[in-house]
Amino acid sequence: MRVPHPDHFTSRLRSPAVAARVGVWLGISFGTCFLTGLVSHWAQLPSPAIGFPTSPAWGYRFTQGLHVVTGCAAVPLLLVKLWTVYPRLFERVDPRAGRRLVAVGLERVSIAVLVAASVFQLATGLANAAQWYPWREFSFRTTHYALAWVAIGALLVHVAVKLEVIRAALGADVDDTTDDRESAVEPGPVSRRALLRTTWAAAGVAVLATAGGTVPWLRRVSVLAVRTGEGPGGVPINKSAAAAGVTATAADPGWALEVVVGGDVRSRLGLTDLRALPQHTVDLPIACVEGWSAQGRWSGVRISDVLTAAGATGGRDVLVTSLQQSGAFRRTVLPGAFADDDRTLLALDLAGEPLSLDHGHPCRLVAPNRPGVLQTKWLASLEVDA
Ligand SMILES: Nc1nc2c(c(=O)[nH]1)N[C@H]1C(S)=C(S)[C@@H](COP(=O)(O)O)O[C@H]1N2
Ligand SMILES: [Mo]
Repeated sequence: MRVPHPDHFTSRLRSPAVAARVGVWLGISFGTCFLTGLVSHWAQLPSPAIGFPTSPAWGYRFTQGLHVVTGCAAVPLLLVKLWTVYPRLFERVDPRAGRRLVAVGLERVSIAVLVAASVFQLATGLANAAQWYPWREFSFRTTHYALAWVAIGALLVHVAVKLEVIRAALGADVDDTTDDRESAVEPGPVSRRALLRTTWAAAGVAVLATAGGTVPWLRRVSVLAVRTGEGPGGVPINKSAAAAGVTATAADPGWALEVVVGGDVRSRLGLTDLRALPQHTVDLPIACVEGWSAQGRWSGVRISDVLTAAGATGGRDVLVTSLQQSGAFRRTVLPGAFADDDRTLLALDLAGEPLSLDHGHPCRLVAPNRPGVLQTKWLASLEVDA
């Protein structure tokens, strides 16, 4: 097979003018995705140095929805961007070029890293949003987080290297050919404007196809949103009791929540005990890391009431354990600020009905501004240091 030569690519569509314009939106998508990703990582740290805020209650719902939507929008943008620039991959540099050779080599390495990291991030992110986990959950989060830094670092290097070209391209008309490759002389099947319009449309479709996971009135058009179906109480079910292997233990009438303070079991509260305590109602979303979210009206007991009654000191982190025997989501650390918040409930009801088995019966955690993955279902115990 012959290696293509850049001169074989003759379309004027493959130009800095198109690449820079698509690049601006790709940069905006990647930047937003990166920042919202940092928020999500922070929200999931068990004991962050700076505590994640408990307000606004819808904060994580917003940032994570934005994370998934911008990630999806980046897919068509990245494909078009790669299509416009890939002939440059085959450019040969004269080995006698001396110092320029080093510069070109470094630039290519940074681009290789950028492309590899971007493709990896979008592919794993999409798989995750589609609830396809060919890997173990924790390793997804660690790798997706680590490579986010690689991608954003390589992106900054790339923009710095290309700044002059970008400036010139954006400053000139889209049909300007001054900075085109010499062989790019043929008009191509569509105009540059038409290619750009199609690209924006494709990104728009990607947004609409996923945003319904977060925005209720977009549900009907969101063909790619996995959790647009309704569930009991208007909240979809992510993992069923059967899938978590808790059907028998969660339905057991002898169930009781253990409250452990400083290693001592201070109380064992059955469902009747919990119902006898003061009940409160809050409107809080389940906002999954996979991007979908739904608002629920939860009723139950304040976790702070239960902890205080058991003699716990306020402000301590609480280890929340589920009846579930295996899996990464069976235990979470609820930071002290969340445990103290009046809106954080041991929920017994959703939308005025007792929790269904799949939504976490007999009792689940709901806290404001908290990733869905940490809203533990089928609670078994609460543990706090004395
Ligand atoms: N014990 C347990 N709790 C869990 C999970 C789980 O797998 N096991 N999944 C979490 C995830 S990822 C989400 S998004 C929410 C979903 O809650 P729902 O099924 O009531 O919508 O529950 C969380 N609580
Ligand atoms: Mo989730």
